[in-house]
Amino acid sequence: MSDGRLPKLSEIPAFTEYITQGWDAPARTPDLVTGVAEAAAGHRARLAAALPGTTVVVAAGRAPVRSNDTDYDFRVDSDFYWLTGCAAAQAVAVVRDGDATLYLPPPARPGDPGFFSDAVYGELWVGPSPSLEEWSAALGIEVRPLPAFPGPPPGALLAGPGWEEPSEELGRTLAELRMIKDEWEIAQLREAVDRTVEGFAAVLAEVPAAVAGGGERWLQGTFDRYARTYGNGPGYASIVGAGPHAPTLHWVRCDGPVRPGELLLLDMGVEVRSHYTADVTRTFPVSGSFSPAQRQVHDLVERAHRAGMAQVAPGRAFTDFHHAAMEVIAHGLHDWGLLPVSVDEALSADGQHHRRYLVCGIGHHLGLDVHDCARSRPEAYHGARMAPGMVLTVEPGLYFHAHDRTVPPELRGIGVRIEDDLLVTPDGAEVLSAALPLDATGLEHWAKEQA
Ligand SMILES: [Mn+2]
Repeated sequence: MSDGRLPKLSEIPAFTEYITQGWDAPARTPDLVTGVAEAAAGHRARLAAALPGTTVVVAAGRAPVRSNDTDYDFRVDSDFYWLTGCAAAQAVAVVRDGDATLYLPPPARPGDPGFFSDAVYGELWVGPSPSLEEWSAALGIEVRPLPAFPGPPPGALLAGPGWEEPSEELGRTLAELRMIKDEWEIAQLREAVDRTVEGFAAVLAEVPAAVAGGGERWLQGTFDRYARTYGNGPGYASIVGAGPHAPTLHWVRCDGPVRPGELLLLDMGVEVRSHYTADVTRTFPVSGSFSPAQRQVHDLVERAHRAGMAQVAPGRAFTDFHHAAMEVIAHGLHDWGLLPVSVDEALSADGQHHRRYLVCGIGHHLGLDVHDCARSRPEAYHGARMAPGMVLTVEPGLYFHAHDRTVPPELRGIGVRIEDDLLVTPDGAEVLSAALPLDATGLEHWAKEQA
């Protein structure tokens, strides 16, 4: 090239001919989680029963741009995955009465135009890609090339990212259907919780390194590496809050030190390969034992947590656990002289003074999304009764900021949250995260075992 430019390979016929030749076929079978195709078929059947005769078009989404020509990791749309079991970027599914047609970007293999030149689909860039036939066989649904997607038919309801007018009715319907987990989903959530508990153990073993200089970021990195190794990654930004950061509800900056004598709040969840996530919180003493003030706060949160969890059972109002936990919190704060009004006044709809130290919600549905089923109607979520197959978190806490003048000095800078993941069973509830202790002494012992 006499003008100094580099040669463009796709414009050189001899090269494009040469690179097409001489390849064996690599392994290209879709790497699906066992059982996902059957589970997705069951989900489509439930959607068909909820919206008979309705054509639904769902998009998988695409990786968001990080900067310039680099993207964040792709994470499939939860509704799309729930209905198809496929996690391919830019895919679109047309679903009607239980049947589905999936439109997938075709692979770019030797001989295909993008094989060596397409950084998004070319096999030399992204690795071996299953054929549309292989996808179809694995998923048990018809698969066509994405360029053949004719667009949504008139009147179709749209879900997933990228549409100008997604259907509220469909979003709501899917959210409410996803509220009841089937056996396969419950197994996925069990695995997510089990991996998360192991991730907590991995983090506890690194506390000395965090104190020695790694700080909160080292612990966050430890959990995220664990989650990435044994699942897709963390199901949400891991919260690692030491000392005065523990009361900050979503402390995801995690750029502070970890000091002896402080509390360490860890709110973390592994998203497993099937995209279901756990959401678990424990608060540990950095030095191995709680101070009297730290223990006092932890004990109250523990009592609230147990009172809340005791309300999780089929037939109960979804908000029962909230009220039970708040009653314990309000009484405790009143006993400590922290309420400016009576307990009854604080607990009344016009009071809520105790919520100064606990402004967040204390539980939510859990599933493919950490805050699952959020597009449900209020009467189907907080206004509903619990039913077998629901999976939810219970997570009361107390958050005394270091600069809160209403808090006695010895409690300032203490933040405690206890969060478990519960499955509503036919006759009560199962705490999926029960492998982690609840009480201060149990946590001290458990942390020592991981060191
Ligand atoms: Mn949570």
